[in-house]
Amino acid sequence: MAQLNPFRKAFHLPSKQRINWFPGHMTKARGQIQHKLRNVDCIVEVHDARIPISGRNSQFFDTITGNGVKPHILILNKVDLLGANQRNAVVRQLRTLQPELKNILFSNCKDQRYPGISNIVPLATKLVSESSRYNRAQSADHNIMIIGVPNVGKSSIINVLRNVHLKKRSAARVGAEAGITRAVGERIKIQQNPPVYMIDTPGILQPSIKDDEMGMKLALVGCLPDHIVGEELIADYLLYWLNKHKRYEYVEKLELSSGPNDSISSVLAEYAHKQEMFHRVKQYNGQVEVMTNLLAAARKFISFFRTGQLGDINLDEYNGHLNIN
Ligand SMILES: Nc1nc2c(ncn2[C@@H]2O[C@H](COP(=O)(O)OP(=O)(O)OP(=O)(O)O)[C@@H](O)[C@H]2O)c(=O)[nH]1
Ligand SMILES: [Mg+2]
Repeated sequence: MAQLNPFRKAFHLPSKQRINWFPGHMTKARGQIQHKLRNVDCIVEVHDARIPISGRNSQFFDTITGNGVKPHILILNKVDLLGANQRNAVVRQLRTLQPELKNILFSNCKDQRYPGISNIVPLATKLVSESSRYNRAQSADHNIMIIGVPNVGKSSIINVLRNVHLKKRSAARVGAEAGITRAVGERIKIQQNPPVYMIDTPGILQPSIKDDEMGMKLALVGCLPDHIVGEELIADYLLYWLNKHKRYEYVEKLELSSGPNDSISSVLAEYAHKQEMFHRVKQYNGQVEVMTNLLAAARKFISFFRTGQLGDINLDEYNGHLNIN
């Protein structure tokens, strides 16, 4: 008989909490993107390979491509954290959901020789040559705009391509936090012949994320700054997801003596205690008490996931299939 999974069946946010992040620079960037579109020949949409379905800002991105009129490539980046054996299933699922999605590439900016990286520019130039360029038909330049949600590696891809094709150093600012690129930049040259330029844009989320789990997945892969959602809540979602999918690698990684556990506070407390993560907390009566540092433990747990130390994980997978939010 199949063993029953004794853990939570659904994830609920604390009451009144919503997962949203739409700062002013995103509103501004939407306008800047629309303004530059006239001179763009191809749209490269980048998303995190660990959430191939969740969180793509589809409505806005559809308007940018003129609902498929402009050539479009979807790049699933950070494939090093997804794992090679999951790629085919991801493509099948994406094509089932969105049959019009023809050009899907995987990439890994940590490895310049990754085939998906060297395929981006040839595919883009081919699509542009096959497309109707209207006002730009006479121009030899190929302008590619790179769009996507925050922190998925848009600027990294521009830097890698510039290095691969032109052997030139990085030109776009990159960082581990969401919201590093804050405005639409000037075009950056990435190839000489034919001349190919890329336009970097800030990551843009939906103004209102209605699906809580989708919001938590975006938070877990780092598309929102951690403090917006809270590290302990992100860690709780991670624990929920791992238990629900029977991915118990965390038990060994966190050195939990009593096996899988669905209570984030006891998991973090045990780990913090073992790792001697303590901090001093001032009590209401003025006395200072030394307590286990649950926040530090939550950060460590999240970082294990983000650096692939809990195994290859596709957060949209559900019992071997993909879950559509
Ligand atoms: N493991 C891994 N990390 C990556 C990859 N590509 C980018 N990163 C890291 O992801 C983080 C975000 O990269 P950026 O290029 O700044 O992402 P972005 O999409 O431009 O982010 P915003 O400008 O904030 O929208 C950085 O810490 C990169 O080093 C990849 O393929 N694999
Ligand atoms: Mg950027």
